[in-house]
Amino acid sequence: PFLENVVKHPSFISGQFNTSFIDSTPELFLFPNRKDRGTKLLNYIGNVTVNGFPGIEKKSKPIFGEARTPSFDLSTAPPKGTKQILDEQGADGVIKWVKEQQGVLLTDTTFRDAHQSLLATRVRSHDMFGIAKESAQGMHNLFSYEMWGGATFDVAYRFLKENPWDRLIKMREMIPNVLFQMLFRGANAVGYKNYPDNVIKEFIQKSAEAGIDVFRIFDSLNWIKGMEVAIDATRQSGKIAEAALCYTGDILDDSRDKYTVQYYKDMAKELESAGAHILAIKDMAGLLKPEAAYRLVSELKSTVDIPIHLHTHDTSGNGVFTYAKAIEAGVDIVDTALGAMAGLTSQPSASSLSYALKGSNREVIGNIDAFEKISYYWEDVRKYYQDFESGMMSPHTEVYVHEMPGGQYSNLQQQAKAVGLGDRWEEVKEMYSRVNMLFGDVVKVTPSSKVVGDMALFMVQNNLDEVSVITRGKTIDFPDSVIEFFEGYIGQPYGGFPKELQKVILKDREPITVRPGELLEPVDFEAIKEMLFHKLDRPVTSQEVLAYTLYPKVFEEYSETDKNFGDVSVLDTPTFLYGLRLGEEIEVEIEVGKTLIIKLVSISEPTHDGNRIIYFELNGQPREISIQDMN
Ligand code: 3PY
Ligand code: ZN
Repeated sequence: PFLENVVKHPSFISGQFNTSFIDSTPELFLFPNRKDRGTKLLNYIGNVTVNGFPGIEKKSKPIFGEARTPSFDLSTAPPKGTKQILDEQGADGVIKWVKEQQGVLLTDTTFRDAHQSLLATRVRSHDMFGIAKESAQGMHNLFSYEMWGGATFDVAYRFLKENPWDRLIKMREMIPNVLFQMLFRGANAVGYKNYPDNVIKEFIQKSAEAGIDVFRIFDSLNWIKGMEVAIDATRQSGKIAEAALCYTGDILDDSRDKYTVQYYKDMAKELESAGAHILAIKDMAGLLKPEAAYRLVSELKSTVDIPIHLHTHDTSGNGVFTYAKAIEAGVDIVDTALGAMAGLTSQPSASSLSYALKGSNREVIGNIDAFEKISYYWEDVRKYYQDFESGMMSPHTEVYVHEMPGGQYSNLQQQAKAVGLGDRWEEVKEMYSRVNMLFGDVVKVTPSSKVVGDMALFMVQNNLDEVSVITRGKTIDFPDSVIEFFEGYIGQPYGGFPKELQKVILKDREPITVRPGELLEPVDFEAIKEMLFHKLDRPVTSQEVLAYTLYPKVFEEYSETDKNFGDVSVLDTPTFLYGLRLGEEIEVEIEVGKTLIIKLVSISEPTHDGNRIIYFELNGQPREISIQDMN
């Protein structure tokens, strides 16, 4: 009650006191819930058992075995790694160390891009926590774990009903030895539109405090102006600014002369001058072919002094070949995923690359045996998410034609299904490449890739082609994202907008040509904090204020779920997605040392008003819950 009175005090709310301890010790502020946690979880489980999980066709819960977990000695602290270099010697110390390595350093993307690209970003924190300590032991000599940012931020709130900040903070505790890396979309932060500068700065500051060490910063149109605020904020926070050039087109194809080697060299030089500690080549779709990789990395190596970090997707099946050529040309770090989460739209496999380079003068720095053992865990866990698989079974060289980013493929496919275009997926992919050309051959990566995807879906749905878009365009309401793009609100594309199309799409609106951040009013975080405090009737962290700033509706819905069901992130994934089978009993650790035993006993037929009574046992005591049957 004392704390409750303090945090409701007007001076406290108005921010006259330093309240950073709320962010670092939120557990002090968990006031007794009005409804107990057990009952809330029973409500969630009852609901998902009866009504299913959004996006999963209703079926009986599959049988999954325990995920195999390697037996590392977890009683000793994990070996020191790159995180200690950063803490002891700063960003410049890390860069110096990277340059000294003869071998090839890896970033493991299993916790972020791999599942964003294979499983529609649906992997839950619970499954990451289940292998984090083992990963810290077995994969201690990675350059970094890419484990946050990109689409994982909003998907955590939107679909997984969990707090992405908690994921970061707990992972940091469990993996204290290796750098944590996030994907940051420049002026779009982890969203789909440009935000005011103070949002970008605040997001980087809070992410750095919560555990991020390396910010991979890109702009979805390769517009450097859209990256500068984020690069500066990263440097100010003492962390590592890894600025990315997004690779598109084909530097070895003379018929694609918009994005040339010279274009990339100029961009790399500018990024280095803008303060990048590391240069990333972000090949988000997997278009960088092996010979092109050799050429690009060689040219960039002679252009900049900072280390080069290559990211690709293995959609075409050529990923390891591309890496091998880039490594020959002197690339410093490459992105891989653990075998069971690698390949296809994800990154190439860490162990495949390690074996491929064994005996060469540049071997992978890492332990193949650990990669294999930890991968078994992911092989088992991946099965939980089978309903989010894209259905791609083998390499797709067609990516060289449609150019769709790996992280978009499974997500756009879900979006197509949701608007009833599931069986016209081939057409959507073809339209995607046509829209790219219609827009003037743009860089396609979030959010510009979403604009192209939205337009492709829209054109297929409305049976439009390039000609009818122009001739009938004046009477067509284009998707909001397309309008915002042509207004200049996600930045300026290289070479400018196609003028005629821009007029048709914008109608009477005037496009901007300056950086959107120069026009957007700063966000008043204190006002949002106060508003949320009253709305949620509890103290609000700066992290939650940021979540609301980026995604107000998603955050409100998440808060509503949290109020009704409590913290559902504690459930195992099969139960979270499918509920319980009749007679099944599970243990749920709701906090350290506090476990609930939940058993589903029976489910009644629907009553006259469509409710079913679910009979549970909670820690051996009978409990009844009434659930509306929505089927
Ligand atoms: C993202 O922005 O989420 C991406 O993965 C882009 O490649
Ligand atoms: Zn990627």
